[in-house]
Amino acid sequence: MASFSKEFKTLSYVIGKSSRILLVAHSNPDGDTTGSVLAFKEYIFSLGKHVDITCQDEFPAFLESLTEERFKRPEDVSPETYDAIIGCDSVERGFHEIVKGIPQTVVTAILDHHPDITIEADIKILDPKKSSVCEIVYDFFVSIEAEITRKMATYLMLGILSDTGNLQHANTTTKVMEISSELMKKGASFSKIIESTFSNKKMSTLKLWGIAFEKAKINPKNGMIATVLTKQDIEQCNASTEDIGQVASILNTVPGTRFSLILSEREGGQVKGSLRSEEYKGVDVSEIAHKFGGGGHKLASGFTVRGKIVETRDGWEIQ
Ligand SMILES: [Mn+2]
Repeated sequence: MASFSKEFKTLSYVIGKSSRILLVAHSNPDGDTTGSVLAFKEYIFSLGKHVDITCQDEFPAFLESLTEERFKRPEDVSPETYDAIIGCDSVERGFHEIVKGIPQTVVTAILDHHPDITIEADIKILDPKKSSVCEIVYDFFVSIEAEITRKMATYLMLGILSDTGNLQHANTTTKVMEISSELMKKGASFSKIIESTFSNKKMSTLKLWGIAFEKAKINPKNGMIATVLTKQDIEQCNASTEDIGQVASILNTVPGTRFSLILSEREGGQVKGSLRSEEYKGVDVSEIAHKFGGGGHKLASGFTVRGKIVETRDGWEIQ
């Protein structure tokens, strides 16, 4: 397994030499990208440096109770004025837009655990075997002997819990359990994170889930459980696309199914497909995602196609 000690040293050196650093979270931010940029921000700030976080989308509403931190809009930051720019998690979603046209003198770094990353950067720390980017950031702090404060521990725990489905998914390795234990010792509050992420469902979310579950169908031939959400469904519940994420994971808990798919209509005539499976089911959903021009992990993948969801007699079609 990659240890990245060389890359970590270089990154630590670059941070030490920089006076202004920009962190980049991916669009439609989740707990992992948010947790990793927040932990980095705490650390870089403690070194007495200027540090900002930017993201194409707003700070996730469900995390607002956990921290006072917020993101800066891309139009409010000038990437060329920073010494280093660091992207955390799903760097295909926004990082390349931010670093487009910056001078060569600005050092770029990316940390990711998604496979098939094609984005270039001066420092690349990519490991698809890691549960989350927060796990990689934890390794970084340990490797450079940085002090992990209570706040940093909470942010890192947030990313690990988010990307492992509260330590339930197959990516919950013994190392993830050890790190979680260390983070708890440093004061990360499990219950506070769970309260803000999982036990904090808005009525609009539950209504949207209700529609998605109501429409779910199982295909006995391939063991797929699938459902759809149209734009109208989402608007009718006053829900946001953030509320869709977990539906595929919950559908996957139905006995006898091999993988789940949720199709949802998005802005600009796009349909997003989210696929999930579990280790013991023996399906590689990234193969399905690849067929539709998408990608991701064996157990969690996605794709986007142009079109509209149309209900047919025995299912749905994207037209
Ligand atoms: Mn992640």
